[in-house]
Amino acid sequence: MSWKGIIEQYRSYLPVTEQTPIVSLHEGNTPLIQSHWLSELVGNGAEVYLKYEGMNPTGSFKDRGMTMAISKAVEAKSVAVLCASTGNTSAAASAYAARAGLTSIVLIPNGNIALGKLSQALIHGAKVAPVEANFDTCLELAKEIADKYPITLVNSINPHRIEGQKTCAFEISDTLGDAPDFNLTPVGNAGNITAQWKGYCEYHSAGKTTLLPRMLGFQAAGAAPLVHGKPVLNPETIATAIRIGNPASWDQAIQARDDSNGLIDAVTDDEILAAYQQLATRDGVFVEPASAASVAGLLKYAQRDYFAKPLADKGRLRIVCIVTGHGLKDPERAIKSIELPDRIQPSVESIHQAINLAG
Ligand code: AN7
Repeated sequence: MSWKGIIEQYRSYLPVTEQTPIVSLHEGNTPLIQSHWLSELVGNGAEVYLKYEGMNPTGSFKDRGMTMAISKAVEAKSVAVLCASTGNTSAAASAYAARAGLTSIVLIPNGNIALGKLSQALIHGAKVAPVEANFDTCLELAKEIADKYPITLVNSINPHRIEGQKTCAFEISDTLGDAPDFNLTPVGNAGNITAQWKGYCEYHSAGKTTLLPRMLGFQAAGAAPLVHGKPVLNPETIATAIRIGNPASWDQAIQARDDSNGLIDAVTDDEILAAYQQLATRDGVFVEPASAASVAGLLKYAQRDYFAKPLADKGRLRIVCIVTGHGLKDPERAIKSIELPDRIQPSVESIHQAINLAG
């Protein structure tokens, strides 16, 4: 059977009816790939998996939430949708809105979104407003606009977004045959950790799984309000997707952390970039920098032997790192991270001189 997207797959868990017009790009069903070096690093038979959410149609997990938000907007006879975004939400909103024939309006922090994401919003025909402000201010403006005008807000404060995004937890549980022991995820506006936890809890209540994972969330050190316990006025990080100082789903993220006996911590930009490069060179998995925050978190906690006791207690451990967005979203970062090779004259000899073809 061909995959028809997360709403068809998980219909009974989602607030849709026969009357809901489904707007889908067949999102979801993303690969859960074992990382051999990360598994070995944790050691003693632990299994570490990457949930490669960059393989969604617009290149990020946002598609799971957007198929729901746009379908419900169409059902409600809305003609225009709006979001504030660090890039991926705007890419998903503009693609799904295009498919549904809706107008999309996106507020982005000028100069602080990756090139791939900007190109997506533009090519899908969104009305793009590069605002001279950070994401948090853009979101405040978006809320104000949605109050004043007949436009549907599709940021993750729209509950349909969370409903769609919880299907990531369903897929992981279906693939593994149970929930993992640990679920590591990058945290920005905190909708995704909220949604994943909701998904795990619902699947557990439905008897589909026997355990609930501990939820480990990772923010960038320069944008870590949940770690400091107060908003960050001027968040700064190279991981522009999570350059967020006042997350909308603050309370829900804290609840996911506490109810799951998990944690939310910060990783530095250097740690994020190191994980970003290692995923690319050791796993062949190209993610955008923000996505590597989950793996940077894994590396940090593996070094502290955090997993040793749960592993000893249980005899086996399954850890899932959510890698949320595709590396091609931010090609400039990849090119900045590696020294560019010099130009070469068109002869085998000069190529050999530059590269050493004999190995
Ligand atoms: C790749 O697109 O907030 O904690 O406006 O793009 O649910 O916000 C993106 C967030 C992680 C954080 N990884 O998820 C937006 C936006 C990537 C992201 C996050 C984002 P949330």
